Amino acid sequence: MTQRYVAADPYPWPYDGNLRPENTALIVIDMQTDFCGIGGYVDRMGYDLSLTRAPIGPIAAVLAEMRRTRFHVFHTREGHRPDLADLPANKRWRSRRIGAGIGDPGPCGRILVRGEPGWEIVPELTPLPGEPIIDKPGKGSFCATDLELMLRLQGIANLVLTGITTDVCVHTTMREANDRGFECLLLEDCCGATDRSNHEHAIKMIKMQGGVFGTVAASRTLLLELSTNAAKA
Ligand code: C5J
Repeated sequence: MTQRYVAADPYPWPYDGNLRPENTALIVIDMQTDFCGIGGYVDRMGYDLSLTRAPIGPIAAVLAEMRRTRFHVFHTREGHRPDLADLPANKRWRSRRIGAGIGDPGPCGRILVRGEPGWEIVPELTPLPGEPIIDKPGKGSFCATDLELMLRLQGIANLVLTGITTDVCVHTTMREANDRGFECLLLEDCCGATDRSNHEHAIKMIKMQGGVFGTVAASRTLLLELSTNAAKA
């Protein structure tokens, strides 16, 4: 096997050089209007949308290249059933307390409720037919979903993590994946948080202890590796 690596910090990824389209998936986390669109959940909480919209362009470029080179692609959406049977009471209470009640009506429909306009993935990153979409009630993509089953059945070992927010759903997913033995790369310009310093600190946390949850690169580094190897092929 020819070994392939992406130059990343604190170590080149994947650790064993076994990077192939067959064993590697891009995961695009929660790129929904509720997290980065006008009138959505994050907007209602009063955060600066430019921070959560910043990754849209970089993710679109990575999506295009990983689709072209035939890697697996998964998308996730955070949201709750219309009857809110999967919404913990404390999650609802906390969101209402700050004026963005999950399940309550807003400019983009009921906040974080499945099927509502705000819950949809933004048009720039619309999933293609055949790309699995994981609907999750929580922050992590492995909790109460069939993501792990699908990854194992497809023989996927390596995950490229993108999406929002860096410090919440992306970090939780990365930690869950790392504990399950997946080899994780986070693309820092393909993630964003509601607070710039939280984004930076979330990246810093990944890099501690030699890469406690995996490793970090800029998307251009991954794109360079993919285009170089596609050119050779
Ligand atoms: C949050 C997310 N921040 N997708 N969700 O509530 O990170």
